[in-house]
Amino acid sequence: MKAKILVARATFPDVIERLQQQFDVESNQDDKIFSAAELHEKMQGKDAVVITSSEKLSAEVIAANSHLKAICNVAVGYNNIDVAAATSAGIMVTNTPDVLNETTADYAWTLLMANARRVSESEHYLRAGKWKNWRFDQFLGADVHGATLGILGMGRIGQAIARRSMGFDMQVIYHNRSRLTPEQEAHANHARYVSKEELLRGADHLILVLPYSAQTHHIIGAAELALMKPSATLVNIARGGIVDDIALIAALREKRIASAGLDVYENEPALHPDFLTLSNVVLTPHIGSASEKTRRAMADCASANLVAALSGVQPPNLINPEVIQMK
Ligand code: 8YV
Repeated sequence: MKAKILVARATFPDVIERLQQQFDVESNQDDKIFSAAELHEKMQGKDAVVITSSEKLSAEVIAANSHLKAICNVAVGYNNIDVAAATSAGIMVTNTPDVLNETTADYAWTLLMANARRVSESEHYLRAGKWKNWRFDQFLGADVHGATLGILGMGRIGQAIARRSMGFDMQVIYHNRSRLTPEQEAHANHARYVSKEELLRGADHLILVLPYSAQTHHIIGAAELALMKPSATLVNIARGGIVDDIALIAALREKRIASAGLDVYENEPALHPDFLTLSNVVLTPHIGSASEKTRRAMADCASANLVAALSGVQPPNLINPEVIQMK
């Protein structure tokens, strides 16, 4: 008998067709995000579930579904899953690291450049029919070349972002839980490890690439924003909760920082409505990894983890290997 799986978000039809060759698949073909109650109901009788970072699996939902063998997240970040609860329940949890590093790094640069050179703001002006006259001092932005790039969170994506800065002749400073090796620093455009305070004060452009956890919740709030240069841009491609949205809105409104490029929000997809009233912010709907090639690679990676988990083989991207040792 085929194992039963739930694919909780719509994905490429051919990925579902491939999974159907091996598994009895129930898939969500709508745009709607399942609520916790819907997820709970749909997970009944399933051996595994494939989710994205939009689906939240709390300790309660996981404890009530301890029959699951695996939870396969189609994302590198897994703050949407209570991994400790899954481990206690003996459920394997997997993610999709590495395959999205370069595409997400590209996107951090897209937001940085769009902010520094006021691309969205000037395009809106043009589309609104306001461009009647070319002016010498209009839409003056900040230079990227030769500037100091700050990176908070220097994992694989952070390092990919830093490497790209070589071509712009930038200095890179970073702060991270742990310092990189000298070889890694050299490879990341000779990135210099600094304190968080020095990073905030020194960056002309600051990119956030941290995982979200209780420790990183609101790691950028009013006090941190106050340390930044008034000319600085802030880019968040990581997770909404690492920035205090209310504090950021105030800093942008009062021009205490120049601009922000945001791909993630505290309560996405319901972003704070005040963001929409600001002209010095570029807002996109969590598309950092959204290239055709990378989303396919993420789907393939999650499928490989799923197949391994349900065949009794250790999945390549198992987050909680303790589960295997427990058996
Ligand atoms: C995902 C992401 O596309 O990988 C992550 O952690 O944030 C994105 O690449 C998104 O979260 C869907 O799961």
